[in-house]
Amino acid sequence: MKTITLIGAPTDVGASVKGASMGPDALRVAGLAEALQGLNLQVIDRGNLHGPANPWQEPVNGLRHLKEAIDWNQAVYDAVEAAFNDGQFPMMLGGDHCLAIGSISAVAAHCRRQGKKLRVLWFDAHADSNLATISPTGNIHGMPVACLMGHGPKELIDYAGFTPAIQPSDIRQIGIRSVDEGEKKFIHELNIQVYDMRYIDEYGMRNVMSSALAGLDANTHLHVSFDIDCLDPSIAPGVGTAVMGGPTYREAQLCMEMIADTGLLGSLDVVELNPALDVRNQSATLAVDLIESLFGKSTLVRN
Ligand code: Z70
Ligand code: MN
Ligand code: MN
Ligand code: MN
Repeated sequence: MKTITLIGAPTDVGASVKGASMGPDALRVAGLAEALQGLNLQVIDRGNLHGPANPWQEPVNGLRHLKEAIDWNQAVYDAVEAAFNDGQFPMMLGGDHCLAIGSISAVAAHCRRQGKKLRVLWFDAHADSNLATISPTGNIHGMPVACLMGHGPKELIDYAGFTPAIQPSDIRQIGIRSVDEGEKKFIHELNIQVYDMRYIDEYGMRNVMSSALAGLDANTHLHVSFDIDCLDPSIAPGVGTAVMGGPTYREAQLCMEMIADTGLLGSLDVVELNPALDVRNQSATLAVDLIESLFGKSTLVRN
């Protein structure tokens, strides 16, 4: 495995609740780098990116903190692109989920350069598919999926020199259980593959993951965008907008293990961890535990 570059992006400009800006340090305190090193992986912690403060203002034309979100995403884009150029594995530590616009735009540009196919696995309680015109809040962390598909202001969606960054057929959403009325229509119209909680309950996580990972080949770059609020709040309380009824510890572990088994993971976002709402850093500790499985930690020797 390549050297893993940790990229801290400490901001909550896209969120409705403050505190996700402390996510990167909470993951460090929970021992993220040491856990990866324990799996014999090389880790470089590039520290935290810099960007504008959260001005805590009302939305303008349906978008809150647009200028700040653009600046943060540009910084993330540049850092993720630099990691790829150095032949490293970028792990973006948010920060709120609006940062996936910059992160995944850089992943998409990397895939273009390398002639690779892209598969994005989006773990989340929320669909994150709002538009300025339909969002009930104007919070940009509720919009990154739409932005990545080319729906949003040009400065917010075009970092790589092309849009859309990804196609609806490139993404699979897993764990969804909170969708706004406008998003529901948008997801349906774009035909995005969403494995919502009902689907997970009916088919089981093993079948969900087999389906979400179907069609990959050796030329596929797999990106995981992991919103911590995907997890059930009983195990991960440290998030700004907790929604009941998420995947259990065991289901989440199986997701990570099945992804690790593909050997195709090429980049990762860890977002929406809010240490201000956590209990003794348990959500960060859980995230580190799951990331170990994602990078191949297993209970027994397999195969
Ligand atoms: C709601 C909105 C949201 C978190 C995304 C919620 C969005 N759909 N919340 N991620 N944590 O405001 O658009
Ligand atoms: Mn999200
Ligand atoms: Mn979410
Ligand atoms: Mn790659």
